Amino acid sequence: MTQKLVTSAPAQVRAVSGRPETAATLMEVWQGLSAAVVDTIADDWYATEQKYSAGRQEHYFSAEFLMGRALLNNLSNLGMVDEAREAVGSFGVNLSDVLEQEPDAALGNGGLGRLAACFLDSCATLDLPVNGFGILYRYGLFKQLFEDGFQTEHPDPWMEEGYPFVIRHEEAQRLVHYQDMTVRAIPYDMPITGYGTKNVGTLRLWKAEPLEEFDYDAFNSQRFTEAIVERERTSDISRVLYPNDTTYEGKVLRVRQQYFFCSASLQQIVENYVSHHGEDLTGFADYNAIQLNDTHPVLAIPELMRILLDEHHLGWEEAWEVVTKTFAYTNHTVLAEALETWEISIFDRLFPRITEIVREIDRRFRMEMAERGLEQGIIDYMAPISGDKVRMAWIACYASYSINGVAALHTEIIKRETLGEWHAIWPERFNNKTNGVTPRRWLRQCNPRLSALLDEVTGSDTWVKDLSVLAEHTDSVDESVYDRLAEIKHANKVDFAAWIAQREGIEIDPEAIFDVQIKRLHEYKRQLLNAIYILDLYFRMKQDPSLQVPKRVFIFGAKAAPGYIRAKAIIKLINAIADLVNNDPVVSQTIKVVFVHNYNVSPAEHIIPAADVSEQISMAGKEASGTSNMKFMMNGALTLGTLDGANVEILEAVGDDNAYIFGATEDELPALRESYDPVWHYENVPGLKRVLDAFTDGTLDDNGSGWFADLRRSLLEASYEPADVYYVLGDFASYRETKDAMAADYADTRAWQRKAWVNITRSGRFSSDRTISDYAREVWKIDPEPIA
Ligand code: NBX
Repeated sequence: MTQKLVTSAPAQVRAVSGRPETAATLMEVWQGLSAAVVDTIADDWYATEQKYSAGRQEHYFSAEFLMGRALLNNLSNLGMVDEAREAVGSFGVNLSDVLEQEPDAALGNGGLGRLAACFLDSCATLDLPVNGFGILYRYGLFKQLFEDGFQTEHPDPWMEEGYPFVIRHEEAQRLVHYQDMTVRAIPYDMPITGYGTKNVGTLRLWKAEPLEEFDYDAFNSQRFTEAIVERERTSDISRVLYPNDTTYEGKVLRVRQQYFFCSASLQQIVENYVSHHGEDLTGFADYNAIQLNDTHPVLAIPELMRILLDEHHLGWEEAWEVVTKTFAYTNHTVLAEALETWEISIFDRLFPRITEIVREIDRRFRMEMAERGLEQGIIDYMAPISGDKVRMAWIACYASYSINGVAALHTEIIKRETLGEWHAIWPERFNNKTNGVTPRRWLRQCNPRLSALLDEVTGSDTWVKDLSVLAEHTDSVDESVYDRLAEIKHANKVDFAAWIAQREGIEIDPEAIFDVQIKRLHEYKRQLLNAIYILDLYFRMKQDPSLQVPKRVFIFGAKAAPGYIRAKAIIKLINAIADLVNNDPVVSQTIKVVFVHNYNVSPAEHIIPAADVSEQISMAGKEASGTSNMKFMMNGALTLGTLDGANVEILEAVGDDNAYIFGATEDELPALRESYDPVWHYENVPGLKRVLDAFTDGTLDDNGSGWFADLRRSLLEASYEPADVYYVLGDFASYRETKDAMAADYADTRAWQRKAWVNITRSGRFSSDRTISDYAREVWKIDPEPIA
């Protein structure tokens, strides 16, 4: 063990606090220790940048990076956890108290943003020349509180107290021009350490600042407010992460944001190309690939055209050739939001030159398709501009050399339906890249007990960099491992119970089954199905007090987009059910309901290692992949799920005996839908009527909002076209039967832990290292470039 932190950490704490380290606050210790970590990697970080900038690179463009906390991640990757413990221990401070000071960098909504963060971790660990590019939002995803069971949203000024893991690079700023303003884009770089490597990657986040601090004329002529308003208008661009992943609001600002980070990043990438390879930009794509994380960065396509045409004087064909060899596009959803569209008037207002370029792309596309003999109707549908709208996904499909979905089933659906017309013309562009998650954060760091067992069973820590090695141990362990697993899970549950008691004020029993659903709140994810099960179980227990029910805690974590009322109603409903259940003196002896408020990356790190059951219950065909399903699997929770997204591949990996699958499949649903009558289920499936009536008969209180009546109507009334769009009542009987059987199986600890062990050891395919190796080899064409 080196001793570097032992001397540098106290010095840094003194520097940031201006006090002896023994008198510093925990927050100041976090600041100082973090600065000391950056100090230890500075040389390697610089060397990595120098090395990558000379060769072929991939640039990951994403409006979201849901990074979570950085300090423990970096310490653990650098092998400095013990050293850090000793360093702060030397002045009487406990490392875990320090770690708890850190705010989550919640610069993302959910799976898409967290995927980007896992990808960066894998790229660094694999020494791959990859850079992340995004926006330094001043406010991350809103903080969620519950008031009377209703979600309320509050600002998250996550870096207000200072954040040592982003470094401002004033000297590398760029100007971004809009028709009505020019702003400075200042890069803030976050180091991305890898596990057991010297390479340090970079996430570059751009912050918008006014060209001049103040409009001095306005200021001097006493028009203070005017001067400040103008300044604020600029800063608006990087002020907030849009929490709304369903409806469109503040459209102009959002388009401004998208253009902002695309333009600044491209300027830098092009300049870097010129400085290493000269003025002839025709070779640009030999050195650069850009992955578009969904449609949010698609403005990079016309912006790169603009730079090549206007600033480097390439002809249209030459420029288009470069662009179409540079971009690759990932689709993350089959829902309508995949097809992001903007009024062309927004483009006209913000950047007329980009409008011109998009119109030219549109004109050429129409010509090309007419030459191919496509019908006019299809051409109109696929064209980049239709009516007054620009279709970002169509621009992405037209200009990208690679188009991928995020799980096998999802890729099949986009080929057949969402992007079917494109697949018919360019089948070779389509490929699947099943998502993955980083085993560093999601196993090594969050579950040290299981991690130690895996070191012991496999004889080393190689699994941390190559999770597939665990598969060699699926069958070759002696039975005592199952007992160890049970002990580990139990200890994690004890820790979690203490965390919940402190955070939510609810006592839970570690002997109970911990049944967890954590993800964004969406109707298609069907938190409502889970809620209906719990309410039905409550009524079954009330009706027959002698009913044998396994002890269970139902745990939820979810944020709803602020404008998505139906989702907020489901949160309120779950909280109302929690009140009913937890306050019933008899029922609460056996079951409890906990809604963890403000679900985020670091709460997930507490929840997942303690989970027994992983709820992955979306309507088949709707969840592109899911990624928490993989995190649960790695931590030995068993999946209760539909055949949707990556669940299908998890089932393939573990086999039928080691997962609990229920419900209609994607190919059965169309036929089932034809004759589907939710009212029939309401009247004929035992228990359903009682549950749905409880929404409105006074059993549950929605505080006069009328929201529960709306939820009930959405399931039963055809005026909702169709009723129960997500087949909640249709799948209920199958869900209840499977979930009951699963809970009963838990009693056989040995058998349960054997299944858990299969899940853990077969999770290799779901490491983001596997996903990233596939992207690197098949899409990006890049090789590892270790600096040492
Ligand atoms: O991307 C999610 C999918 O729902 C998951 O199935 C998938 O596992 C994950 C990673 O591929 N999509 C997602 O998180 N989308 C957003 O958060 C989103 C944000 C803004 C927006 C649209 C979608 N305008």
